[in-house]
Amino acid sequence: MAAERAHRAICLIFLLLVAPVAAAEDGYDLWLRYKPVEEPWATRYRATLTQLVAPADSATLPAAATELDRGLRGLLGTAPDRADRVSRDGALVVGTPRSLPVLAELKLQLPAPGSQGYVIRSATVDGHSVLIVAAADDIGVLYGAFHLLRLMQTRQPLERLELREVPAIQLRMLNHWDNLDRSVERGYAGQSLWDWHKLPDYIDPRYIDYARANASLGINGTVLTNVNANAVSLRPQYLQKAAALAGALRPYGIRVFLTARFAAPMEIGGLRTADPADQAVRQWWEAKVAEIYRYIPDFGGLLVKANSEGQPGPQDYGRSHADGANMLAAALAPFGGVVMWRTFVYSNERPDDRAKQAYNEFVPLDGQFRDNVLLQVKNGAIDFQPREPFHPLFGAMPRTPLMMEVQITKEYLGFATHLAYLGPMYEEVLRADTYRRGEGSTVAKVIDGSLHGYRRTGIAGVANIGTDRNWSGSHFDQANWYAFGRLAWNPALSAENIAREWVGMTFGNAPTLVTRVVEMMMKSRQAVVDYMTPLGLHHLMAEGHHYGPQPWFGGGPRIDWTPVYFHRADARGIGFDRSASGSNAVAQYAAPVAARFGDLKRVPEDYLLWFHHVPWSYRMQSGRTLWDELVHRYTRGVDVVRDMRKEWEELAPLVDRERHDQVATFLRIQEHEALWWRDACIAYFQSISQRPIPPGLQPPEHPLDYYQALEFPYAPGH
Ligand code: BDP
Repeated sequence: MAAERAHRAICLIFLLLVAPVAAAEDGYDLWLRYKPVEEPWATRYRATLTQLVAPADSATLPAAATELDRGLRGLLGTAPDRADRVSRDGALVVGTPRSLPVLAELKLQLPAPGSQGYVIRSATVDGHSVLIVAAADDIGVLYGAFHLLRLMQTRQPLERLELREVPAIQLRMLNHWDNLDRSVERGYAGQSLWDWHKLPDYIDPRYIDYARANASLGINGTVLTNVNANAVSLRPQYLQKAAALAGALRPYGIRVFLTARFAAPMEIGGLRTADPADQAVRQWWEAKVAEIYRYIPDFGGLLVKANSEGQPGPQDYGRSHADGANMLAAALAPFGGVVMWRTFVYSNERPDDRAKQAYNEFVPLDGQFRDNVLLQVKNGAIDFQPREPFHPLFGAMPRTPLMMEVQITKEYLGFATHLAYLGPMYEEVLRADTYRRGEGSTVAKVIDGSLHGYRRTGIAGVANIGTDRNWSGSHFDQANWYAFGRLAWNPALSAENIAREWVGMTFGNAPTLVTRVVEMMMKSRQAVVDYMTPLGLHHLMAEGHHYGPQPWFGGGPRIDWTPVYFHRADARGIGFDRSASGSNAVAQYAAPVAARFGDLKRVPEDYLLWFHHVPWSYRMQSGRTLWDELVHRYTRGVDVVRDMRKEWEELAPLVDRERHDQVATFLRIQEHEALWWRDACIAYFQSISQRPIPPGLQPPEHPLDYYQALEFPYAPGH
């Protein structure tokens, strides 16, 4: 009895000791874990950071000081003493020239006010060697503070620093496809973070942690509501709630935006039309926007999905996208707000190649938009596929600022369970060369404004954030949020370096751990491409929810939502002919790109079936026939996942148990689903090609009708 009690007591003590540590490793802290730094770095850092001189006379500067305090306390055990002025070597001096006169005296060459840039540099103040984090504006100071913490989290030296950072893109946005009932369209990480029902009174502390995470990356805007918009979000009751969120996010430099449903004047305004040429409609929007600014004085603007997938828009009244966008832009202009008008449009009535429609619709409108309109263009012309060639609009609208939209959430890349690091995908599109002004006219230069001299620039990621304890549905999906933010700040960064940073901050800096996890991450997205849609295939996902393969599907409300429309497999071959002999979508690219994509011999094999219908017997670079290569690629994708599982198992001693277990389980799910994808696609395409499985490769586990009978009526995100 006594022994049992003693045992229980020991267990309890053990639990008390261990529980908080374990809880801290559930992923909630993201890359801001601030775990103790090991020697010799700890001693080195302590010598450089003996004192913290950081004023707190605005909303944002205290956020910087608090973050430094929290970060240094975690990393070094204690935070340096706070002081009003420098009195020792190793002081950390953090602020703006306005808030700290000593920074004005130093005549630092700070990035221009409004640029949101900062410097981190060593200097001498009153004979003391100090480290300075300074900016012209408060927000730059906060960004600099996070940068300094990142240096320490990734074990970089702090001596003799001379860093100067300015973001390349002005609007670095998250788009939440969140509904007012807290469901999230294409969300795989729980419910919407925004607890609309309890707002405006209850400010969930998670809003602040969300803001910190974003500010650590330099993300400076968030669209709270779904692009498939609900006019109710523009009612005063909801504006009040959005204002409360804006208040919580403001100290972290994050401005709030909303989506506008084009028919709102009718649905909540009682008007009989939403025609942008109608005076009453224009006045309604002017009044609505003025009202929004009464609630949210620094409101960012409106994101609009119009005449797209059934959403109302100006074309309902015979007006153009420019007419619609300009009406809203006119209402926002007096307050400094912008319109982000999406180009994701395609018409059911005109059955042209869907990949061509956005270009055809918008290029003729170049130069017709008001100067506070940005067009928001998806990375590719179809829809966030595992791999797409860059969207032909990039580079084709020199007089209209184009911003890019990518998906962070993995609607088409295995939801939350598949490990797919998207850094390489973002990097691929940013570095793609449009050739619009000769060689080197990369997509990055289009969206950072340097190619055409855009006055406004932006980039948006469809968020993968929800109420899941780990925010993103899986630990590795946090890396996609991270990579998006880092590339939004600086599109020239390498996906691999970003991964290295992230692993160091998220899992730890042991060199083997970093090297091996980064290796896994870097091959993960190509693996998904291989086991889902190799060689330029696209949109083979199941109808509606997009979970799993359904390459045989050809029904439903519209043909261009179906896999058979996209792969066009027949007895002769497979692929969508977008060359001159087909839909001629290639002609939408600049001549050198069109020539390359349009030529069967020169098109990169990764895009082969995107642009060409190719005979099954076609000889590939590997020497295999197309059919054999297809089976080979599907198999390769599964093999890589198997390798990742093994590698992750080997890393068990270097990763905390809780996170290791979840990742291991998800990798098992991924292997299972990758095999399902491979086998279902091969079984189906084989029924068309009538060719044998190449020697040495496994035939599908089940006959085709087994895969065709699978149904998932409650798959998430739909
Ligand atoms: C598609 C999604 C759909 C979105 C649409 C969009 O399946 O849920 O509404 O994109 O971007 O990928 O508007």
